[in-house]
Amino acid sequence: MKNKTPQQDGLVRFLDEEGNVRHPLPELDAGLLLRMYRNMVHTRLFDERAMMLQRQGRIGFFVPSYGEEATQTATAAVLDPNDWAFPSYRNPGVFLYRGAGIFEMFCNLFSNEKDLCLGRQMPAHYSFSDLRLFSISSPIATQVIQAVGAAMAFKLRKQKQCAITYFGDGGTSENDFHTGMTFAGAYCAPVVFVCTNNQYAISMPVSRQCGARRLADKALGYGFPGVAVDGNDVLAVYVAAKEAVERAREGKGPTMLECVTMRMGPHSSSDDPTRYRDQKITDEWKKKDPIERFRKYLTNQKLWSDKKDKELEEQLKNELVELAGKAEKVSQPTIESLFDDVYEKLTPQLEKQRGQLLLERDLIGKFENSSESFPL
Ligand SMILES: Cc1ncc(C[n+]2csc(CCOP(=O)(O)OP(=O)(O)O)c2C)c(N)n1
Repeated sequence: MKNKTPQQDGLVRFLDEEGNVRHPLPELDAGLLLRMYRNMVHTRLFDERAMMLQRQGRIGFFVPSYGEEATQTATAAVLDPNDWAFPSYRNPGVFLYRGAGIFEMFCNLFSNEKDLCLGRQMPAHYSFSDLRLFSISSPIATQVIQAVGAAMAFKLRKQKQCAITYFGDGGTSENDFHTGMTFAGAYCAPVVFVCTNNQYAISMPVSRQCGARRLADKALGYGFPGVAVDGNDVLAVYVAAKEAVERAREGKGPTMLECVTMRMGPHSSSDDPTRYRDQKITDEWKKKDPIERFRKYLTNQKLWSDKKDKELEEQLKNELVELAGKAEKVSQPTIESLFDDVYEKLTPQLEKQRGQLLLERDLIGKFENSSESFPL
C-alpha cells in the first residue's frame, strides 16, 4: 500500500472501535459516506428480515452476512457501473449497493416466477446481469475463475473495466482460487480478489484452514500485492479497494484484499454456531460492529444523528416488510418454464419431454405448487 494507508496490527485501519480517526483520512465526499452507511444498515435489515422469513417457515433457506456489511459495501462503492462483480452467496450488500431490486431479491428467496432465475437457483443466489452482477455459484470459489476470465476479456478488448470477485477464507483452499490467482498473476488480469476472512468455513476455523499469518500473503506467491485490511472499518476497506481497482484499470494487474472480519451469525439458516464457536468470541466481536463504528464516526463528524438513524431504520424496515409480503404473493414458476431460456429453439427431444410433462401434469394435477419443505 502507498504511504497514505496506515498499518495497525498488520491491517490497514483508519477508525478505532469507537469510531475515532486514528490516521489522517483521504478526503471523502459526505454523500458517499452517507450512501455507504445507508447500504450497511440496509444489508443488515435485509438479512434480519430474510432470516425471520426462514424462521417463520415462509422461505426454505438463507445465508446471512451479519458483521460483514462494511466489506461488502466499501468494495462495491469503488466500482463503476461498467465493472463486473462476481459475488458469493454471502454478499447481499454488494447487490444492494449496485441497485439490485429488493423485490426481485425476495422473489429469489421465495423461488417464484418473478425471480430473475425463475426459481432455478438456490435461495440467496441472486443474479442481475443488467447490473453486471454475475449469477452466484454454490461450489466454493467457482466465481474466482469466472472473474479472471471476464477480466482477461476486458484486457484483450482494451476496455478500461475491471472485475471483482468475493470469496471466503475457506475459498482460499480451493483449486479454483489457485487457478484464478495463477492465471491473473501470469497474464496481469485487471481483477480484484476480495477474500472476506470471516474466520470460519462453516465450522472450520481459519487456523485449521491455513498456516499462513495472513491469507493476503498468498498473493505474493502469484506475483501481485496482497493487502490485509480491517474488514470492519468501512473507510479502510474503501481506501484499499479503491487503490486495487485503480491498479487494475491502469493495467498494473491484480490485487488480493483480505478483509478481516467475523461472521457474526450462523453459516446459514441450517446451522447453530454455538455448537462450534465459543460465545466469548462472538461477544468480543460485537464490540467491533462495523455499523456501530461507522455511525459513531459519522455522528462525530456531524453528518448523522440518532433521530436520522431511527427514521432511516423505520423507513427501510417498512419497505422490506412490504416488498417481502408482495414477493410472497407471487405464484411459483409454471412447470413448463423449465424449458424456457435453454435453447432459442427447443430440440425435438426437449419438445417431446415438454409434451410428456404437460400431459402428466394434466393427469396428476398441479404439482408445481407442491408444499414439500426445502431439503436443506
Ligand atoms: C467445492 C465445495 N466444497 C464444499 C462446499 C460446501 N460448503 C458450502 S459453504 C462452505 C464453507 C465456505 O466457507 P468460506 O469459503 O470461508 O466462505 P463463507 O461461507 O464463510 O462466506 C462449504 C464447505 C461447497 N459448496 N463447494
